[in-house]
This record gives sequence, C-alpha cells and structure tokens, in this order.
Amino acid sequence: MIVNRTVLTLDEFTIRQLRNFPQATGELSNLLRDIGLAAKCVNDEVNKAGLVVILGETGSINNQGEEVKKLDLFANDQLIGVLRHCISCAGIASEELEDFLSFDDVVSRNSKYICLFDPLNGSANIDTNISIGTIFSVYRRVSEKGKACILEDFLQTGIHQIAAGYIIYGSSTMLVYATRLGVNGFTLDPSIGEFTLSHPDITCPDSGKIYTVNHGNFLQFSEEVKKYIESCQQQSFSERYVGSMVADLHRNIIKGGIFLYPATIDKPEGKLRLLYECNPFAFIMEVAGGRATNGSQRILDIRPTALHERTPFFAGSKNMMDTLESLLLPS
Ligand code: P6P
Repeated sequence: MIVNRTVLTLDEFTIRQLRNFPQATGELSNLLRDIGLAAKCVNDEVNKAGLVVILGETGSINNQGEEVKKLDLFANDQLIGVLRHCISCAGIASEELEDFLSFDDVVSRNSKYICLFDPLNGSANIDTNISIGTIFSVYRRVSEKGKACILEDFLQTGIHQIAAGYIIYGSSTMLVYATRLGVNGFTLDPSIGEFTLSHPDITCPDSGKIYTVNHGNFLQFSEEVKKYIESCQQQSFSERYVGSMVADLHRNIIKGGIFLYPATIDKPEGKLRLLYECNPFAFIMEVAGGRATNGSQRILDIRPTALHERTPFFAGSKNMMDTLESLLLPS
C-alpha cells in the first residue's frame, strides 16, 4: 500500500533538514520538538483562558481542586518542565525568571544548546481574546560541556543564534522558526495533535503598506521617527497595531510592513527586551529577507550586557527599513 503523505509534521521536517548536515546529531531537532510539545500544552491552557472565570480566578483553586496559575507562569513552567528533561538543553533564561537557570542533571550538563524565551508575550491581551505568543531563541553554549551554564552563555550577540522562533496562539496556532536555512511555519492540526508544515520558506516582501506603532507615544518620539510616521501617512499606508508583538510581527513578516517600538521620553532605552523579544525576531526577519535595527545599529550586532536589557526596535521589509534609516541616519 502506498501511503500518500503530503503533510509534513514538525518532527519529519526537522529530521529531513538533518540531511543537509551529515555531521548533525539531531539535538536541534529534539529541542524544536520539545518546544513544540510545550507549546501544545500552553495552547490547550490559553484556549481555556476564557473559562478561567468558570473554573476559578487565577490564583484560586478550580473545581478540580487545582490551583489556577497565571498563564505566563504556566507557560514558563511548561517550557522549563519539557526542556529540563530533554537531552538538548543545558539551561534557560526567561522573561519570568530574574536569573538564568542551569539544569543540574548530567545529561543536561552535557547538552550543547541553551534557550532563552518569553513564555507568553502580550499576555495582557488574554482577557480580550487577542492573539498572544511564545518567543524562543537557541544558542550553542560557550561554556564547557559537562559543567553548569554561565551567564556568558546567555549574553551572546544575536548573530550567534542557531535558531529562533515563535508560537502564535491566534485564529489557529502556528509555530514559526528560522535557522540559517530559512523560515518555516507549522500550523497545529488538532485532529492529529501535530504541528504540520503550512508555510514553507517564508519570505518578507521587500516593501509593504503597513506600519505598526503605538500612536499614543507619538509626542514622545524623536523628530526623525515622527517624520517617518508622517511619511507613511502621506502614502496612505495602513496603521495596524494589536499591541501583541508576536501578532504584529507575524502579520508584517507575511504581508510586508514595518514595526516600530522607538525610544520614548518615558522609556529612553525602549520597552522591548533585547534577548528574548528583539534578537529572535531580528534573526527571523533577516533570514526572511527583512532588516532589524535599534535605530542606529543592527540588532543582531548588539553586545548584550544584562539578561533583561531593553532596546528601541525597528524591524520589517527591507525597502521600508532603508527609508526609515535614511531619516534616522542622515548621510
Ligand atoms: P505598548 C506586550 O506587553 C509587549 O511586550 C509586546 O508584545 C507589544 O508589542 C508591546 O509590549 C506593546 O507595548 O506600550 O504599546 O502597550
């Protein structure tokens, strides 16, 4: 019997990718599979979020006698729980943890990758049923295998990312990840409980007609940023802003557009976190053909000094970024 498999699951896809790297150990495939597993658990809980009121408010005990956790912490626990017991991750850093966490069992200590993530970005949007997401970033550790992780493992410049991606919990649940080979999107098929390849080889259009910014901060922007926003308005571009980074950037990567979270008077360093929000999206955006800067420097070249440091963030279609930079960095 010939089985006609036109659908590729995430596992099948990552294993096929191994053919491009004969020396590969399969550890990255394992790591991506485990992130996908955690994402499925988070997805299940996020989809019930609206029912929390029935099941008991966050922090209370629901009618099954279980504590109802904040979804951010639930997502964080799921990712740590899966990665701690996989064979490919030596340690993690998370938006939800003050410091990094080095897994202390022998197998983890002999793993070559470390992970950073924002377990549930945009979680303030949960109670209005707006799309939210998980963002992740994967590096080779720089510390010696067999020993505990060190801070430098997590403070690498973004250009050293081995993979980066996000899960968007929206009208459908998608896992999108990039390696240097390309960006690929997988949609969760609830009927088989697998992420299946739905958006192969994602590229960001060189131009777009969408600009994404919180206009409420307009008066706090620099004159140059204001000029760029006004140029978008003069060209009748559409302003689209969900206030959920994963949703806003996913749309702009697919359709073309530019995302701006500039420095403001209140937040001179910007709001978004370099390590687990901006670096992963900068990597994905560049592999997809777009660009990402802090206004003066390529995001992936910034040398981090702290786990939770913030940065101004501009990312999007190449031609739109060129126009922005011509205003921000006059020759
Ligand atoms: P503001 C969500 O809190 C978040 O971190 C990103 O997901 C989003 O892009 C940004 O902040 C929204 O920030 O200040 O416009 O509400």
